[in-house]
Amino acid sequence: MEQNIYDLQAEQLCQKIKHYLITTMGRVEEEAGDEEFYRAFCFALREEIMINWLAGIRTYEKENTRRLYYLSMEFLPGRFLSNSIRNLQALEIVQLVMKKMGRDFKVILSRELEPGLGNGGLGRLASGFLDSLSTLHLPAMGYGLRYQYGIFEQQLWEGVQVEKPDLWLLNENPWEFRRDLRRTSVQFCGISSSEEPKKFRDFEEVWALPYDYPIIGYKGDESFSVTTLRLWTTKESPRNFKIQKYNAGRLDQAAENTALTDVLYPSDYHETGKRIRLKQEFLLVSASLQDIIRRYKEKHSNFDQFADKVRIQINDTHPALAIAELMRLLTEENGVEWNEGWEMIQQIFGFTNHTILHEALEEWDLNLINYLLPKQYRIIERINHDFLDSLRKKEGVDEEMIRRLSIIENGRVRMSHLAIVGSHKVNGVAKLHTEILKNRVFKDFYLHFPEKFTAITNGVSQRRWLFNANPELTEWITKKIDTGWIKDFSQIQQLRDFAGDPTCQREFLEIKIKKKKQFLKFLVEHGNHRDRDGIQHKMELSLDSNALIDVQVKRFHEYKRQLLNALHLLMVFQEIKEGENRIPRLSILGGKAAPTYETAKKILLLFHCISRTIKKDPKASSKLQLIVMENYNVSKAEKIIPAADLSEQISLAGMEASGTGNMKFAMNGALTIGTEDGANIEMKESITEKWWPLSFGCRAEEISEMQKNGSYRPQDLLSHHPKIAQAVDLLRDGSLTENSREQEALNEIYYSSTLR
Ligand code: 26V
Repeated sequence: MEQNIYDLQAEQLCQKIKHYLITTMGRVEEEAGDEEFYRAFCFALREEIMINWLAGIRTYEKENTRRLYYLSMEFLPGRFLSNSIRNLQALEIVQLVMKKMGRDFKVILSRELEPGLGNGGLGRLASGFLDSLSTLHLPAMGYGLRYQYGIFEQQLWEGVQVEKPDLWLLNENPWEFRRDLRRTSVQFCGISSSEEPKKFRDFEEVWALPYDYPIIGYKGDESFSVTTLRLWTTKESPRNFKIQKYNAGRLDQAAENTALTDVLYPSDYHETGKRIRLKQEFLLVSASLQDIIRRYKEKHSNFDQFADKVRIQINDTHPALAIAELMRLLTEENGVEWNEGWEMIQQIFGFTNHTILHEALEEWDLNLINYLLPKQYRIIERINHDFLDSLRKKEGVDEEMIRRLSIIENGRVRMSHLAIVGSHKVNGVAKLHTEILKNRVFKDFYLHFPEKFTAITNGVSQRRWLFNANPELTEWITKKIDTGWIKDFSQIQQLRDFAGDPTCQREFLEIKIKKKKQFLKFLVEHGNHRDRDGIQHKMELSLDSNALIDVQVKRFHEYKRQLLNALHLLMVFQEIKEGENRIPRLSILGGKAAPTYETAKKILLLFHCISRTIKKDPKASSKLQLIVMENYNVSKAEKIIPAADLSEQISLAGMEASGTGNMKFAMNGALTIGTEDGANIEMKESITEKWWPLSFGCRAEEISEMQKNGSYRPQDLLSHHPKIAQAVDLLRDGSLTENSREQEALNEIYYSSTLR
């Protein structure tokens, strides 16, 4: 009986696929390529979710619930198809469809180009939240930008990073819905007088067009929800093109606004102060807020309930202009009094900080804001004026303190200060990170507004990273503790009872070996390396699944200390050459360097040199191999993480706000080699020391002490640890390099690291 229903559903899906192939692509099944088949398949599957999507929106409208809006310049949703099938519990039916139609499921899934609309942790976290909100049936929506080019595609030409444009929109995207009716106008520049703000002239109008993406929640025993991710583009609005500028020969100016959402800024942590970036941020903010207000007005005739019905979370300071722009929309366009408006603002906004790195704290030149956003600038001035006035009424606030807290200072607008002043809560993303915000980065704010600060430790979606990426382990866990953990990960604790059981340990290790074999097969089939001209060559594996798979995958950054991993590898290399017996180790490195981050690029090149040196040494390569994977992204992470034995989370303590890769590896049963940083600390606490044996390094406090009294002396360390010294020496003695370009890079790494 059951089988018949499956068969019937599968048959219906087959018919729909054929239908879409013919009606939207003009292709018959037999001649359709994999990409066309993928697309038709998505169209067919899409039908199954539309009812739930619409029903959800209708229910929230009818019940007039409070909504949560997540504003973020970055989202990294990963591939939609595979995750959606899994969340819909439709895997069996889909596999049946593939069989009936003679297609290879894996190949079809891999045709999807993932939306790389983010740099790393911050963007992936935003998408993880949407997955959870959808699964939990909460009334929420994400707002972001539909970059034509997401994060660049990384190629490694003989170890040198070459950036290629990301072509995720090359083919029609079956997961997006263009919403012409929701097009919104955003205004830049212009002249107004403070007496008559309505008389605004000579402004520049840019049209933002939204595309909606369905974020499909997990279907447990009940029905599933679909949450909307709404992304704005200026590309598809012909009115954004300035024909007069074009005719005057200024092609760049003519196309500036149609190109506004063209590219994602690829430098995480580096504040560049670029004009186009400011325009992007304001576009997101203004279009989204107008959309939110429009939705509210459909149900209300005044703003009395606005602060009760709307909550907006801003993902780092990137959308912090929302505070000024909402103030403008309320007071100038909707007749709300200033003081009332300001009360509402503080109830509505919450602000998440994601880094303590000074370079990443956004500050905008006052003249630039005043030129591009004159109205918002005046509002920021008034917010700041009122804020500083209220501070002056407090006891013990001197002018030095006022200067430190001010939103505008030294010709610059400090976006974090605006975000803190305009929000009811400011959160760090792990306990340690929040303590550092309170005691160091935002110390003065914490002194006056301690109630605002709170720690919300990051999480990851166990649905993408375990349920979907590791079906084998999922099945095993579910046999032991049932399916509750798929929605509520705290239930994973029940596995504790099995941790010491030898049978369970054996079963677990068998699954791990299986995942390792799958990954090695993937490497053999798809892993290439490029020569100096970018030509790809097959990669050879010198080890098998008996080797420990030791992984560090994340953006390249000095504070993440890929260099420490490199030096350790060199030590292991020396030890093996000297005849030490070691468990074979396959080290996997992956991650992009910001295009302008020269030091990070040199460290990437160092890994290439180490990899080649190991490979050339027969003795070493029988025990050790280093593979640098090109273009690390969400899809690659899904393949690598389940196969890892060891997870490298070795940041300089105090610097990694939370980390989220750490969690993905741990839930796939890897052991963490980790410092006392970010969420590592809380993970260790709950996993307990017994299962966290590879902790090392100074604590954040010890590092601050060293920095304060200048007691870090690498030369002393080298003279006390000959093995480390020997490894470090390889950087400059020429044994790793084949040309002067390489040696110069390694020299620079050597001297910048040892001469402190
Ligand atoms: C800054 C900038 C500056 C302007 C250009 C574009 C851009 C893009 C990103 C950033 C800041 C990135 C901050 C970030 O990704 N932080 C990471 O957030 C993760 C989620 O909370 C957290 O797990 C990581 O520890 C943290 O490094």
